[in-house]
Amino acid sequence: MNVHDDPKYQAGEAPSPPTDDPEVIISDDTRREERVPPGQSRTRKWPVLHYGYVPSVAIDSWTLTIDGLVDQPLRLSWEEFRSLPRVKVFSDFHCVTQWSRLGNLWEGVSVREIIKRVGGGYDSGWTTNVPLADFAAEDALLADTHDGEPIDADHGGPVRLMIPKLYAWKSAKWLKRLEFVADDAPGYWERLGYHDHGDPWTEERFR
Ligand SMILES: Nc1nc2c(c(=O)[nH]1)N[C@H]1C(S)=C(S)[C@@H](COP(=O)(O)O)O[C@H]1N2
Ligand SMILES: [Mo]
Repeated sequence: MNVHDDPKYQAGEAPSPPTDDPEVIISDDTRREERVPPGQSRTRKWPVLHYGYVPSVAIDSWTLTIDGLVDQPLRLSWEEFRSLPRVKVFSDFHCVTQWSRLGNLWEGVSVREIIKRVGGGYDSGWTTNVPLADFAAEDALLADTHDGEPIDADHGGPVRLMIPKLYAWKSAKWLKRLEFVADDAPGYWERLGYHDHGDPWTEERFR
């Protein structure tokens, strides 16, 4: 993409955590002195990356299903999703292909809010690709807004997952279903050799 076509190109220094809005959840890693993990470098762009094609998702037929080992499975319409309590998260973004986009402001529904609504049941031996500890992190959310604008189809709209503490391949775009399972079930990239966990600070890139 040409720089002039990228309205989210960051001309200056990496944005620092906002201090003017106490409601914003600041992802811890944005407070590090060196925000770029080993083996990564900063991109000023807002890159698009995925395997396959960009689905077009109609808002009126959009649903999000949360099921599996939960007390109260949920299926949310767009209206129901949008009426849930909302959060803002300021976080960095690390793709395992070695670029990091620093200082993103996401808005949406906290993963913790979703977990609260579906109830317990996933505390016993939950060892999926995204362990509960990372999934239920304070800065993890189901995002529908990025840097003040609705997330477009390229970037996973209407709703994508955002788990700032892990490499970005864990942050599924075009989110449709969250399933809580007892046994680890590797996803697309994990089956192809990516790391089960994916911590960018210890370079958990591949198995
Ligand atoms: N559904 C889906 N989500 C996905 C991917 C994908 O291929 N399909 N790629 C992941 C990877 S590797 C990255 S780096 C980010 C890229 O998000 P972006 O296109 O908004 O930069 O999306 C992640 N989420
Ligand atoms: Mo990635």
